[in-house]
Amino acid sequence: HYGNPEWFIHARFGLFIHWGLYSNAARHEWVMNREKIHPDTYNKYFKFFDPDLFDPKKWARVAKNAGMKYFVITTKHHEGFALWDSKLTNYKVTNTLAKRDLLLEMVNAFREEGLKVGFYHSLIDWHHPEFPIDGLHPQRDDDDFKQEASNRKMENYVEFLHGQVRELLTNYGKIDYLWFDFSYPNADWGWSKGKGADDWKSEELEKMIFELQPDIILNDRLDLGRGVKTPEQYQPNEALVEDGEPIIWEACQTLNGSWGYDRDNLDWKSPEMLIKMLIDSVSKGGNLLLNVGPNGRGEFEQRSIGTLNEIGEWMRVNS
Ligand code: FUL
Repeated sequence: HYGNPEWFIHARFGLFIHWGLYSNAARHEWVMNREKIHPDTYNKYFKFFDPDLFDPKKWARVAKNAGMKYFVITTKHHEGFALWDSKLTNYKVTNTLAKRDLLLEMVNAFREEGLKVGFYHSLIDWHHPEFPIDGLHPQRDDDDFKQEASNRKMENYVEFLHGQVRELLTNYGKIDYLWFDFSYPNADWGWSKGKGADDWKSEELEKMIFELQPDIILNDRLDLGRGVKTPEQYQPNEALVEDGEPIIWEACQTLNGSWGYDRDNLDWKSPEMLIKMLIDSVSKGGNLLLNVGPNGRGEFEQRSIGTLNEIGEWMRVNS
């Protein structure tokens, strides 16, 4: 259930980018959930999404200089906002002050630098009018909201989910990696209690994906028990194996504990620590997918650039 993972095994080092409306809030990509923000209030981040400093060519150069071989960008995070010109929603980048398909610009810029293209896509959607109010939804404690939303149907949402994935895999050329997020197989809250694959119609979705992009690789979060393993914010103790065979995996790490831009969080990992994480991953047969959260104006802050540049210095000599 991989397409062609050859490049991925050798790539070893990639850039994760979490960028969305939450970048305007500047305090974690789960801000809507953590602060139980009502959609009407959250809408200000949509209305004022105006990334005047967005320069994807610069992002791509920084990644390339750091020795990264692929990037994974959040096409849609849990907040539901589409970074591309989706025909299936109005909640999209072309309807913001940016007025352009920024995903397209990123894909072009990173491809030009020779990096492989990965799309992160959230299975969860806190904006969609058919997504049920589960125990993780920002409006989970809002009785009026829940009352109004009581007729929501996961099937209707899932049709939209599959439709958006189809757009992403049809309109942007060859996509190398699709990174779904997330299923909690054993969660005791939520929509499915371990039946994520049924809810997302994962088998069907996977089939469509390979029809559209035969070479693509998928991560492990469709709840199907296959795909690239993605340990998040920890380094595995040893090489990952299944039935005695090494499996394909990547450790996903942040620069400061948050994936989305978190302005006042000063808990930055040192370049030395990150280089050790890269070495650690590679020595155990895995990759490192290192995250940057650009700010709402569309730039990698100096703190991130400085770290990536230092890693690049090391990579030039040691990669
Ligand atoms: C998690 C998400 O909920 C986080 O916000 C982030 O995207 C991380 C990579 O995956 O499960």
